[in-house]
Amino acid sequence: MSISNFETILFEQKDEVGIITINREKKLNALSEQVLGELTQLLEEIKDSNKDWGLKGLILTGAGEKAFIAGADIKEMTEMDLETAKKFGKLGQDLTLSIENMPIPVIAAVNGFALGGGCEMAMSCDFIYATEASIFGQPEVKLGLIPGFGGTQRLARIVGRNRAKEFIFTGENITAQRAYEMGLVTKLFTNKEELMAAAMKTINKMAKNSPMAIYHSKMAVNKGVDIEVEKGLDSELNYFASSFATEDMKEGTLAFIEKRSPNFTGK
Ligand code: DAK
Repeated sequence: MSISNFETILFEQKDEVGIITINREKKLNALSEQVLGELTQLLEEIKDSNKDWGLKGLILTGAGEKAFIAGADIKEMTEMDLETAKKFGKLGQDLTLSIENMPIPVIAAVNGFALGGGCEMAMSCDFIYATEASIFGQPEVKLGLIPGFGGTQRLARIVGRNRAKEFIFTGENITAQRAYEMGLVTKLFTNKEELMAAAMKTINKMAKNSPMAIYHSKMAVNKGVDIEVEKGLDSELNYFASSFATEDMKEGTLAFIEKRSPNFTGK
């Protein structure tokens, strides 16, 4: 596998799992324009080359023990005018969309502060695992800003409108336990080692299933999550029907009948 050289992110492949680490530990992995640009490029490279690389899932995490991502880079933001802020916001929004629509599952492994743009980046992943000591927050209003990387949209969809408003309007941080109770986090772990091991294990578990079926169900959930049920069902029907055109579906059903494990190819 060959990928571009990046300065602010690390990429490592462990068997069928790709681990992306935001690597600005001294700045608590704050999202500078460079981080956003490099992450965008890396995801494009993964999408373009994954037929060769064979990744079955990605883990997004932060370097060190203290932070996943402590938000957009506040220092950089102080130098922005209206135009550059809009460009920055668009870069971040497009990146969250790119994560959300990756053809393979993406788990956010949150190990410490997930604030502002960091919380938003985690929410664009398929689900969030976190260490018990992690802290979540959308403190933008304290800076005279609003969440700009999709937070006003995704948080309400994940935890409900009223909880999202309380969270955003107060700008108060919450514990990982509270985030778990709200449904923002799906599993908690005592330390980073356990967190990473569990995320790897989950992707390895998913890797036994049909990649095409995972992709189709991911898109059906993503596209249907906030539209009328009738329209969501139409969308589900289309993805369901598409499954019948895949070799994975033929293999999975045949394997069941032949009482053997399926050998999925992702086609
Ligand atoms: N940006 C830049 N640097 C940061 C940072 C951040 N978000 N967070 C931490 N750092 C830097 C600190 O400045 C410090 O750098 P040095 O002074 O050592 O050079 C270093 O990381 C270590 O941080 P601390 O010394 O502060 O560490 P502590 O343990 O004392 O405190 C903390 C940890 C996480 C409580 C604290 O660092 C903190 O409050 N950080 C800021 C958290 C925050 O407010 N995050 C939200 C950022 S706002 C938009 C686009 C995007 C957004 C909004 C709109 N549009 C275009 C519309 C997104 C906004 C945000 O994400």
